[in-house]
Amino acid sequence: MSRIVCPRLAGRVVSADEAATHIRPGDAVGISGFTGAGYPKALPDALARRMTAAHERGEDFRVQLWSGASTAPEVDGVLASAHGLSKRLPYNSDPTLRQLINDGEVEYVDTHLSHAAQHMWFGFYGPLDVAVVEVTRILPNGLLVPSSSIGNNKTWLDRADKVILEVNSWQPAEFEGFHDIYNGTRLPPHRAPLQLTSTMQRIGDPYLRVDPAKVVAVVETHAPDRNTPLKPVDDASRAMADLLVDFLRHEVRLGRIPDSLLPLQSGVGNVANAVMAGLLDAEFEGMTAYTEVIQDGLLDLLDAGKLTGVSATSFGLSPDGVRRFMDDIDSYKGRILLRSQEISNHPEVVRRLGVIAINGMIEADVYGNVNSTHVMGSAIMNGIGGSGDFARNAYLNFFVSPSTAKGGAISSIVPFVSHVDHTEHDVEVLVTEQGLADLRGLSPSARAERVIEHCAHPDFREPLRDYVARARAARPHARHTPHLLDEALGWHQRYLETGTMA
Ligand code: 0RQ
Repeated sequence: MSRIVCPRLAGRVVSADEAATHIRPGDAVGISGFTGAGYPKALPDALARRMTAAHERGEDFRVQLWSGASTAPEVDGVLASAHGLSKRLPYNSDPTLRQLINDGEVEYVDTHLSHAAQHMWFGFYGPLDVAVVEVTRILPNGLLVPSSSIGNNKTWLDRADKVILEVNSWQPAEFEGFHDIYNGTRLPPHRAPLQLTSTMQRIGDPYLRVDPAKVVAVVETHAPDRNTPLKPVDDASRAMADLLVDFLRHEVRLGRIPDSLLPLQSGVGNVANAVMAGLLDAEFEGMTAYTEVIQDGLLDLLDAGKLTGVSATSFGLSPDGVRRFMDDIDSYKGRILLRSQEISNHPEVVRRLGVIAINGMIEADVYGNVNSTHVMGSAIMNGIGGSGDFARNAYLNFFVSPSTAKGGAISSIVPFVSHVDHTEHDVEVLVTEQGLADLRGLSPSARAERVIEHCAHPDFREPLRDYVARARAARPHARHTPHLLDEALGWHQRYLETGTMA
């Protein structure tokens, strides 16, 4: 059965090659896609081939690419390989593109994920020429059944001059009803409170809308999302997960959070997954998640009946997770809701619901500043993603990382982070496999002691203690946050020069 049952839009079906002719050099292109889900599968490759042909003729053909978050090798990978990107926002995790960003070829605007849509509406990024959005189905009245992520699709469809739709029949037709698209956002000074007061509350429609007059092409595809297999949970991740779950237990005992916890947000990756596995074995019932990405661990919790609902903006499942989800898709309807990322990550809602935020980090300093994005201060890894949206506004936030990187050569606890994403004012609990440091209500000096003694690897504790002691001694009237500025980043410099911080 055709997925395009709107006669007007069925008449616009063309090949990906033909659709790609609507994108011109210099265009700003807004695409669907978030954490490897719901990105366009055919058009980027066709566009990359046009770019390569243009470059062979000596012509410049590059575009700005705006997305929800990370996509896949079939989007960022092929466009980067074709040297077809001039600017990228708001998030990237593709290794080929990362290299071009760090080489200085591509401008990268690393943005809080809740901000991208409103910055577009405020006019901060300039006009959007083309939107390329994957959907699951086009209904007779032209309404669009979204796909496995929502991201910034609503904004791109509203704001773009031209729209190209990809209708992917690999995505389950049963997706209809899994989405909640809020259409009420207004601009300051006319903004009204967001009436979203519980995790699974619906405040919008199940469909995306598009002005059919703007749709210049519709492309049919049948291709899977990038469903990355999960690594087995390692010992360090399990240790961090155990510490974190124990700490939540302790907070419940003290009456600071309810037995069912508060809505959970977790970043993607190994540790997040291990935490979800830890919660599976824990006693908490009736939990919810107000998060960005639905990983396998959340499906496990839903299946076990421990989690009653998940609000997110995207799936991020392993191949096994996709099979499980698809095999039993109807049972998840009403328990999984995908929203626009400006709503899934909305500071107002995160604050109101009292989210418990758990995110990865690259390094933290002894005073509690956190670097989530840069290696040795200069080279971008991925981006801030949603970590700032959630951490800053959470009821309780955690940043997690192994205590060392690169086989023990690098300490993840340093005197001064080489780049700041989350300041000491935002960061509440740090967790490494060595231990957990609860920094709430502590002064910088008390934090330094706790971070060093609880989180640093034993090999680095003494040099860190020594740094803080000498910094305290150096300037008796500047002891609030003692630093030796000329030495503070020396640890990173030492690594760059010798290959180890030790
Ligand atoms: O590099 O693969 O080259 O060895 O960083 O490190 O330990 O595998 O950890 O996959 O959980 O990623 C912060 C990057 C952690 C991630 C970060 C090197 C390390 C390795 C990855 P290699 P791990 P993870 C929701 C929330 C920002 C966005 C966010 C992230 C690589 O969590 O991108 O939170 N967060 N989004 O070797 C030098 C150090 C290092 C280091 C690690 N101290 N120095 N290199 N590495 N620590 C999701 C979204 O927003 C979409």
